[in-house]
Amino acid sequence: MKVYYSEAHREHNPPFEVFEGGIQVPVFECPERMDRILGALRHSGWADIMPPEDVGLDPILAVHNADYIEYLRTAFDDWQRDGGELGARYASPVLIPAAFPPRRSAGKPRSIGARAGYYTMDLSAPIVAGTYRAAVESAQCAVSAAKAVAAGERVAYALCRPPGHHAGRDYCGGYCYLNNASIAARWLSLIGKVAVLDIDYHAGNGTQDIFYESADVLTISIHANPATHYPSFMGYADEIGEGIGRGRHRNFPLPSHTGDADYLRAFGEALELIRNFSPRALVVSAGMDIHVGDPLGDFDVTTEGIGEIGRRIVALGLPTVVAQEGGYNTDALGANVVSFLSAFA
Ligand code: SP5
Ligand code: ZN
Repeated sequence: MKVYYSEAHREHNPPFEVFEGGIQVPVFECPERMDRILGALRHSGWADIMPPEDVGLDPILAVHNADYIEYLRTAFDDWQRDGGELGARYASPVLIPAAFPPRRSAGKPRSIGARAGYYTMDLSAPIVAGTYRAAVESAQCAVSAAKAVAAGERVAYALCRPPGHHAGRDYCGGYCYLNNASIAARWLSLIGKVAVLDIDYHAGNGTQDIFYESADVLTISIHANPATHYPSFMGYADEIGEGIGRGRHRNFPLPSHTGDADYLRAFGEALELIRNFSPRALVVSAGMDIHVGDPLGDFDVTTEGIGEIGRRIVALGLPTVVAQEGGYNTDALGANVVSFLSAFA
């Protein structure tokens, strides 16, 4: 199996994120995650690990706004040079905004702190010197996997870090800066209809948002109930797309402690929607934070259950790009990814 992976992620290593209450915590989305997955893949014997192709920025700009990409490219340098609105008096090694636009806001502020608020949805997308390059290389892994699948590979795995499914056209959040799965899906849509299936524990709000008014990309997300869990403001069952995209988005919010049997029931409904859509290709946003041991989730899905999810996706018989999203129990991450992918191998 072709596995696309870039070492550039290591320079994206923010010192902390901020939780509710202003508590600084170490970032769960850490470089060690990749080492755990790489270790398990190398042990598997079927992973052909290679760096991504340099496909330039065009596939990224087909999804994200140019002003947002320019912001990401320059944000850290601007932050280091200008500091917050009070200048160097409150210098920090990481850019995290503290002001966000209210409804009906005028937008487009000049100071870097306020611009960060404009382009960021939460306090879990800190920006450091290596963030932009890591995000671009991560997206290039997804595009490389899409190209491999379009060229005839049955499956390709983009070992993406940072992840992508919370990022919208012009915002970052939830550890995500560029929406890798959406970039792959938009690229694949050149050859036909595409379905995106998001199994990360958290609702794929960015992917939902990006394709909400698109008819050629069906997006489906299975996740924790946003009424009580991140990302809170999107991912509800009555959000089904708009305009020509109406009926082309579906959410499956599931309760805390959902185990293998209940998960697979909802999953079966999602697969039925994909079959009825008859896409040319499939993109899976593969978050492993549905696992019972995850520190950011409360589902009870087992490593065996994750393997069964993989087998049922294989049974769809679609050319498939798998993009890595979340999964924060580093001790279980390698085994979970291998369990998921081995059905394809
Ligand atoms: C890709 C991905 O899985 N992103 C997940 C981002 C989750 N951010 C959650 C931050 C809110 C956590 N609140 C924790 C409260 C602890 N008491
Ligand atoms: Zn997640």
